[in-house]
Amino acid sequence: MGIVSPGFQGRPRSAEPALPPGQYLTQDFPVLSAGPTPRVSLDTWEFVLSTEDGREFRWSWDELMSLPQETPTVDIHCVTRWSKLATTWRGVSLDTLLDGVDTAARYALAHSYGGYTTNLPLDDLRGGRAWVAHTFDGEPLPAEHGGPARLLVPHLYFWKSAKWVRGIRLFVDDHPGFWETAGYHDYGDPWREQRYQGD
Ligand SMILES: Nc1nc2c(c(=O)[nH]1)N[C@H]1C(S)=C(S)[C@@H](COP(=O)(O)O)O[C@H]1N2
Ligand SMILES: [Mo]
Repeated sequence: MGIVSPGFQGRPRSAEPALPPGQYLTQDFPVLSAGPTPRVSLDTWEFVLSTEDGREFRWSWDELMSLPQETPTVDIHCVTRWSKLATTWRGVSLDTLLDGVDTAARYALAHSYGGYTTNLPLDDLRGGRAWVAHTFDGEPLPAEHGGPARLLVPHLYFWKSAKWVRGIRLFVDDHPGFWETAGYHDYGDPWREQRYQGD
């Protein structure tokens, strides 16, 4: 037994609600995919970070696995109003992947096997807030949830967490992604309920 019991740490529940406005709690793990589930072999899998001036940084699956790994436990919030608390993942922090990448970019566009894209400010990938996650609840991430690996950016609505992530392009200017082009909010902060453009 630890000295500090679970539940003793973290923000006081009376002061701050666990659920962002308009969200409900779910125990299961819904699947939301805009298209078919791509099947990506680990032999050919790669993650490519490209800069605004065309430099590319590549990691194979083995190279990703040889980087320092983290095990974040985070709450996730889907724009369709379900939230899931205290989900546990394993993956590589974007801080680690961006370390040593010299860039003047301010925006990022994540892109996936299968063609999905989503944009976010580069700053939101930093500060221990974003991961390339390959494990959920101690098991390899199931394909329907984005395996082999997905982006995990839990402080934004979950559509920003690109499944089957293949790479991130860095830009000086903002380039809206799939749902952002279709009318979803450019930033998507669940605590400010930024669901759609104009929210
Ligand atoms: N490549 C890809 N990533 C995606 C999506 C998608 O359709 N394709 N859907 C997004 C949306 S809208 C949500 S809510 C989450 C759902 O993740 P889940 O299916 O693991 O719950 O993935 C996000 N990432
Ligand atoms: Mo979503």
